[in-house]
Amino acid sequence: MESWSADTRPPSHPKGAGRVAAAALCRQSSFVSLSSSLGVRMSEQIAIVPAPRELVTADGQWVSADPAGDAVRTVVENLGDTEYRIDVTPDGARLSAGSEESLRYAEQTYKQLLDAATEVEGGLAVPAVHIADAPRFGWRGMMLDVSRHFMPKEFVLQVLDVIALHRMNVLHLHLTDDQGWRVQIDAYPKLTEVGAWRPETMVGKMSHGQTEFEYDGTRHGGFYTKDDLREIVAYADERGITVVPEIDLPGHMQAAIAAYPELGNNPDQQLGVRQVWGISEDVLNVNDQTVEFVKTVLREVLDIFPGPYIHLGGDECPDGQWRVSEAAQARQAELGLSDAGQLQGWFTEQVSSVLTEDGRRLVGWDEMVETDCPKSAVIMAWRGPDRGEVAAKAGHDVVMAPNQSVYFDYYQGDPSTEPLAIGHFTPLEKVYDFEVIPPGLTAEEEARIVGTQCQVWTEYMEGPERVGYMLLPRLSAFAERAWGSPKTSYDEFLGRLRPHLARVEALGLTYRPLD
Ligand code: TNX
Repeated sequence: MESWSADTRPPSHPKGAGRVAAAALCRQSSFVSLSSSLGVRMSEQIAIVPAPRELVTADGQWVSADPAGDAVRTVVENLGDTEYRIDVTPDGARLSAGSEESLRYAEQTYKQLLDAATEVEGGLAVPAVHIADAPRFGWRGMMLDVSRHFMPKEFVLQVLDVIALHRMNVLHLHLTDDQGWRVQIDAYPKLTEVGAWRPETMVGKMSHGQTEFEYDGTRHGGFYTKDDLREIVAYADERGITVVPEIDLPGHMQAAIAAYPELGNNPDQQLGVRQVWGISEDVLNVNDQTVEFVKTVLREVLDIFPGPYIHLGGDECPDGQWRVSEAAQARQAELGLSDAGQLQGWFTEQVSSVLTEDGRRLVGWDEMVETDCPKSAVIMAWRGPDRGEVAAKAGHDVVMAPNQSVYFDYYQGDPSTEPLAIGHFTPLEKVYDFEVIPPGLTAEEEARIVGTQCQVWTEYMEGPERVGYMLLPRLSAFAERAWGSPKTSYDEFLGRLRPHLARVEALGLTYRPLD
């Protein structure tokens, strides 16, 4: 099948010209090759990112279109909930979808298609196409760490725009950690009065903790009011995005313990909000009062976030303090638990009853699998693809988030010329090559991989500008894998990406220019 190119564009043609044979629009069952005989690739011309799973051009024809809104938009019954179709013919453009949600995807794609429009006498012409599309995965997420560095609400809204641009549907907000507590909780005001702020001197630490150095020298902090977060949730909802809040526990809790020392295992010691990156030894104690504290916090969190998923962390919880704490040891013995992992599992189960009673679902990092957590928990596999495999085999729904491929705090170029990052190396091409499904799964286990998520940990990102630089365009490559776009050569992907960067820029976000 022929494709169109810049050279075959009609210099001008009257409205209605360039009639397309209806037969050319018929649906193809396999992905089509989009290379034109003239060597100008379709993907460079119609820069839709993520690329639709099936796109058929109609004989290189151009048809008149009125981008202002002449397209017919309908929700139809014969398409699945996540499916949509776009048909652009001389009779006009038609967007049909199986639900309001997928109609949004159709809109995003159609807008990008119109970027290819060219002026002709009497209006605009766009390529005649038939697009049949649906995402491969239901969970297409991005995690933003707003604890290590607080990000202004306005920026979070921009992030939602760029997520929507990529037809992704989850924003996971990492709201609490050792270095900062970012969500207003009425019952415990000191969480934000104290826990949201850290002093002037912050000590940097490269990955694996080899190098320590004074990092920034400025007081840092901030938090979201409940109104801020409700605004974020509403903005996300308008774009078909679910916000998943994370309260990371029982480790990564030093900021909360700094605010309320009775939550820790050494209540007489006055801790500050943590001034070093890495993992704190100071974790929550497992007393009844602490369980009640967390439940109260979670009730307020549920009230802000109406979505089905609540993330309770579970990662990197050192057990040193529990092993020497009489109270923790007594609790372990009283419950007949054999180790600290089980104690962590017990604690998580206690506090997560608040979620279950409210019909919400627990999400946790992959360490949770080792703590006898409920099978209904959704597991985020971050330590590697193998952890996703283990979780799927254990019967969990799994979101693949392996640090080796989709941690956007890692370097994307030569560290000697890049801004300071946490270490490692994940260039754009590596993200494009990411395979969501880990090897070695049966079909049934594979079906438990509900999706994938990229992570933006912000130890070395002081604000929006740096986040944009680290996030983009790696997010665009990730979005292709999450959507399940047909894998093209990396060069072809770059061809789609180049014009797409203008859209990112139009949203006011920074990005790392292509090499
Ligand atoms: C591991 S991923 C962490 C984070 C760090 C990140 C840095 C995970 C669950 N924990 O606390 O910010 O590495 O790459």
